[in-house]
Amino acid sequence: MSTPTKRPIKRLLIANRGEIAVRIIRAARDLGIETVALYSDADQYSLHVKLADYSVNLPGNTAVDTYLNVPKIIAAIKESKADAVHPGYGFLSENADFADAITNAGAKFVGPSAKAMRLMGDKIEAKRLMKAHKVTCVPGSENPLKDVEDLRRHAQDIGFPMILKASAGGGGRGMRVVRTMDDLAESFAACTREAASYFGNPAVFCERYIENPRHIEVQVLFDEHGNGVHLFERDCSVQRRHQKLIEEAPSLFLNAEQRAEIGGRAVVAAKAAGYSSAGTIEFICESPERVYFMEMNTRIQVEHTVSEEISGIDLVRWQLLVASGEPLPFKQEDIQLRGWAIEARINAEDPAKGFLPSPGRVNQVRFPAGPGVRVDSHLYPGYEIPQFYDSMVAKLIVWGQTREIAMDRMLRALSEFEIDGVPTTAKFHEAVLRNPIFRAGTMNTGFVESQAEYFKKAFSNVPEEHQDHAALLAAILTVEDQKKGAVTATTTSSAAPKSLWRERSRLESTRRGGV
Ligand code: MV4
Repeated sequence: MSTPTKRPIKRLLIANRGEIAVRIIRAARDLGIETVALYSDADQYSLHVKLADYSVNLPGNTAVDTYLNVPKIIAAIKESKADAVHPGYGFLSENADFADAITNAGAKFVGPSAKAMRLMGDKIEAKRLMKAHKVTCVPGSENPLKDVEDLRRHAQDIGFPMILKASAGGGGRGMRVVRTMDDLAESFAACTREAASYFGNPAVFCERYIENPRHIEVQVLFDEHGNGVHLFERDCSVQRRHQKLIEEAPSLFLNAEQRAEIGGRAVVAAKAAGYSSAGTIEFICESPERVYFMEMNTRIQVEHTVSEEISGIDLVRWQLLVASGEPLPFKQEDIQLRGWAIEARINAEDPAKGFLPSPGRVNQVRFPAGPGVRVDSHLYPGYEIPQFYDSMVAKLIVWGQTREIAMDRMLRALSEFEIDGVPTTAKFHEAVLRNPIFRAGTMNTGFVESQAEYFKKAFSNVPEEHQDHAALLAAILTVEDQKKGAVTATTTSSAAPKSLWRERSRLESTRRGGV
């Protein structure tokens, strides 16, 4: 390939917020790169602003006024004299026009070329490319549907149920399941209308609909000289309404041969697209023999961490290095899959109230640590979680030699995790890690819904307003039990505690709910 041109990044602007902004700042600092944080008014006291070398305010609070506002961000690049921009995930991370605007402002976009982003942004084009490189795709239309007649012909071919998808959509937006011939016309009209208004492109295509598939995705990493590798797959089947909750790597669903096969094909296809930087190739699995390409995500993803843990490769560091023109110094055979990693997304949401967002002040936090435990978070004591953005406040990542060890370690880490002030999904994760189907590894994307009764029992059998009293009572009874068993209790205070968070931890049995 061409001789590497080195364009070292000196000052990186991070066009994002929250934990990923913190993650990127850390990778930049490891490389001696200066950092510029952007922040909305509500994010003035955020950790990414405290950790960056410089910061620029984006006036306003809504995403549209701030982290999605291209003119304001371009002005900030010029003002801060940044020579590169990392978009993180979400916001403008997959917007090819944003990548072009950054290039036109004289800075380097940390990610693939705008051309590769546009190609993968068109789901019909992406499928065509994959198919041309022997990546199996779900049976369906290979071109935009011309009209209802065209759709009817495909329906006769592939049968029901089928799914209509916007070619410019993705991530579960702009999709419609169709179950009978009678629904075709209405579904086609509605899907086309939504595609035009949401994505500015009315093109839709159809596929056979796979009920409750498993979701597997392959991590790839390419330099700008055509060298690329895959870092194996992640299993992201534990999700709710297209929001992933737990991800793991590798997947129990694939054996070593299938892993090498799917990874190898992903690399060939990404190379053919002229892909560079980190990317993810998504698949849905009907059975281990039926694994179908879905779409490619041209950004770093939330769950990149589990691939890092099993491969030992720092993906964000390599995004910055390949954006500087560095060639990848390793080949596929240099990359070893080691152990098992699991990530739990800790969201400021109340699982007992249908995952209702719970923004507000975090009085106290205590992160778990120790062997095989990693926490990626922007939380700190006294931080106020704003209402305007995503509710994810921490990622708890564990590593172990086996899936069993990793699962037990996750329970141990969750038992150490304390966030006082707002309800979070931590309790939900504890229930997942004890669920027999999850333990056996046979879950699919319908898991959370199908286990609704299990989850109800697991954490909401005591009404919310009585939960503190129930915990207190349980703790007192445990102390009484211990006394009967001639074990000396450390504290037997009967005074009403002012802070339940502090007092309960003293009163409770020292052996907590963990493993
Ligand atoms: C599908 C499907 C079943 N059959 N396509 C949702 C997100 C987007 N990337 C693709 N999605 C799906 N496409 C066919 N032909 C089921 C889903 C799907 C899904 C996929 C991955 C993870 C979670 C999901 C939840 C619901 C539906």
